[in-house]
Amino acid sequence: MGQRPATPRELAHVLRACRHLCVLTGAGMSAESGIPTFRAAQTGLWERYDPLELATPEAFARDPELVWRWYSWRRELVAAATPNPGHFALARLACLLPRLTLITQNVDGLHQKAGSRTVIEFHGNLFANRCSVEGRLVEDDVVIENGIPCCPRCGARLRPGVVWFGEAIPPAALAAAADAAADCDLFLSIGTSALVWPAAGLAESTRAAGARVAEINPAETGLSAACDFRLAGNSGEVLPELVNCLS
Ligand code: BV8
Repeated sequence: MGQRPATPRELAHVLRACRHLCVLTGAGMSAESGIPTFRAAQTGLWERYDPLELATPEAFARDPELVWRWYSWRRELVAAATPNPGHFALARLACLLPRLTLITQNVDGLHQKAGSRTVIEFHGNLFANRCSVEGRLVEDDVVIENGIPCCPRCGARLRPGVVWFGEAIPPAALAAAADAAADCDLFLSIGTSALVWPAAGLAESTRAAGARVAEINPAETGLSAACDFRLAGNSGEVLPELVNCLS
């Protein structure tokens, strides 16, 4: 079963018979909201830094102030962004199908802003703060010491509530995503290079269960060859077209 170019109309035909659609989104989903994709994200001052280096516990231990400056810069960037037609189309799609599980690798919260109700945030959320000692989320106001927010309870440094490289995916998110990937009758990968694990392995559970995999991406990815359907294009254009075919 090789991948072949498909049209939104063809995929809509498959979706009509779909009991459970499992969607995985990546940074490409937010590209049309003006948020550069993860690898292209480094501009200006951050150009000389490698996100794979900065998004790690080691970088935070070595230079917490630098890491917090990077995340504050990203929070400003994302706070100014709004959902694009692709985000809204996915929220609409959930109302047109019996069951849609949305898993996102993105930490920008744009799916929720677009009205998607249940979002599995596989890599956490950019705007959450967690105590670096207690591990718990900290909602209340924080004390800033030398540019670093501190836990109001124990005084330890806070860290952004994201999953860094080398850190485990939150167990509840991992279990819910794995269950959905194994149960769905179609897995739709949107705007991800399928390079970051274990998210990149979710589609394999779908295929192992004998179900089909589709991809929406302007470029080929590590997943493309294993796809049953490939829609080459921008998610902000393809998803609204897909929803129009279904409505
Ligand atoms: C873990 C939060 C173990 C932070 C992020 C094998 C198995 C398991 C792990 C590994 C493995 N090999 C290596 C690893 C380690 C590592 C990993 O995968 N490394 C990679 C680099 C090889 N994985 C981990 O460390 C994970 N943890 O394995 O823990 C463990 C287990 C138990 C106990 C302890 C430890 C954790 C990974 C999470 C990292 N955190 N984000 C932050 O944001 O600051 S990942 C981050 O990068 C993003 O969240 C995102 O997931 C990822 C970037 O990927 P994409 O979203 O795909 O974005 P990208 O830019 O790559 O691609 C964009 C795509 O969009 C392109 O294809 C482009 O064509 C397309 N596009 C562009 N425009 C559009 C578009 N598509 C549609 N429309 C458009 N308009």
